[in-house]
Amino acid sequence: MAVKAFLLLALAHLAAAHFGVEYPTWRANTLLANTTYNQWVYPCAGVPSNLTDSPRTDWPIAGGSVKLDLHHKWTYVFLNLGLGSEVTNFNYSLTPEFWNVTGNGTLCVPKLALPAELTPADGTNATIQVVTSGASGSALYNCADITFRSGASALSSGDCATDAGITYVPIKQQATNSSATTATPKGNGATIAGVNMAALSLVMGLAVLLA
Ligand SMILES: *[C@@H]1O[C@H](CO)[C@@H](O)[C@H](O)[C@H]1NC(C)=O
Ligand SMILES: *[C@@H]1O[C@H](CO)[C@@H](O)[C@H](O)[C@H]1NC(C)=O
Ligand SMILES: *[C@@H]1O[C@H](CO)[C@@H](O)[C@H](O)[C@H]1NC(C)=O
Ligand SMILES: *[C@@H]1O[C@H](CO)[C@@H](O)[C@H](O)[C@H]1NC(C)=O
Ligand SMILES: *[C@@H]1O[C@H](CO)[C@@H](O)[C@H](O)[C@H]1NC(C)=O
Ligand SMILES: *[C@@H]1O[C@H](CO)[C@@H](O)[C@H](O)[C@H]1NC(C)=O
Ligand SMILES: *[C@@H]1O[C@H](CO)[C@@H](O)[C@H](O)[C@H]1NC(C)=O
Ligand SMILES: [Cu+2]
Repeated sequence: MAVKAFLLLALAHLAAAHFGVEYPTWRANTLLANTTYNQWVYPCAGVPSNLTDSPRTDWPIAGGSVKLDLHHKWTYVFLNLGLGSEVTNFNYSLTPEFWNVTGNGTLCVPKLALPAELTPADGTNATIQVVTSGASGSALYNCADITFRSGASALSSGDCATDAGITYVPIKQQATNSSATTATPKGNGATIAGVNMAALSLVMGLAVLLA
């Protein structure tokens, strides 16, 4: 009985952990039950890059808004970008410090800066990949296709509202330091170190995938 209840809770938890991308419009709604899409699948939840009718949002050439629906008490969020019309290489990070978002609901970041080395020309196609993770380090994916436009603007503050109770803090992606990771944590440091390690191994995993 207890085991069954636990399994049901675990399933509910998994379902709730999935997320949506409201802006830029995602390639496909991967939360619908009547598709074969699966957010656990790298790089874009199994949504192919050559769908005929998928949307492509005009996005400012100096960086624009991103609006996500998160369904978890807290979530790590990583945003990557790849250039081209059918992207396979998401080799720019838009979150050199990934976000630890607390709260479930809508998070809207009005203007996400591009890395300094990325200066796309007007009309350049690209894809933004959104990766979320919890403490376990396993990741969920969604993609949104964009065209960089000099005439495009970021969402207005009215359209870019973050729900009450949602906050995010940037987390530095630290270099691995084996002497530091073997140090014995004190008090609740164990949890914090564990979470950091999960995040760190995810970052390392992503780095390998993206390399
Ligand atoms: C899947 O469900 C959505 C929403 O219920 C509907 O709009 C869409 O047409 C359905 N797609 C297919 C292929 O049945
Ligand atoms: C998309 O690409 C896949 C695999 O490369 C191919 O099988 C499929 O025919 C393509 N679809 C379209 C609409 O071009
Ligand atoms: C990223 O990949 C694109 C090709 O997909 C390449 O043109 C570009 O130079 C790469 N940029 C970096 C920073 O690796
Ligand atoms: C989202 O947060 C609210 C308030 O904390 C809570 O009542 C609700 O159950 C949460 N929903 C999910 C899917 O976790
Ligand atoms: C950008 O993608 C659209 C399809 O979404 C395509 O029609 C257009 O030719 C692409 N632009 C470039 C410069 O490749
Ligand atoms: C690694 O961590 C140890 C212990 O915290 C510290 O003494 C050392 O300076 C660190 N090394 C680097 C390269 O950060
Ligand atoms: C992220 O936030 C959650 C909840 O606020 C917290 O428990 C967790 O330790 C944070 N993770 C990091 C790496 O700071
Ligand atoms: Cu969850």
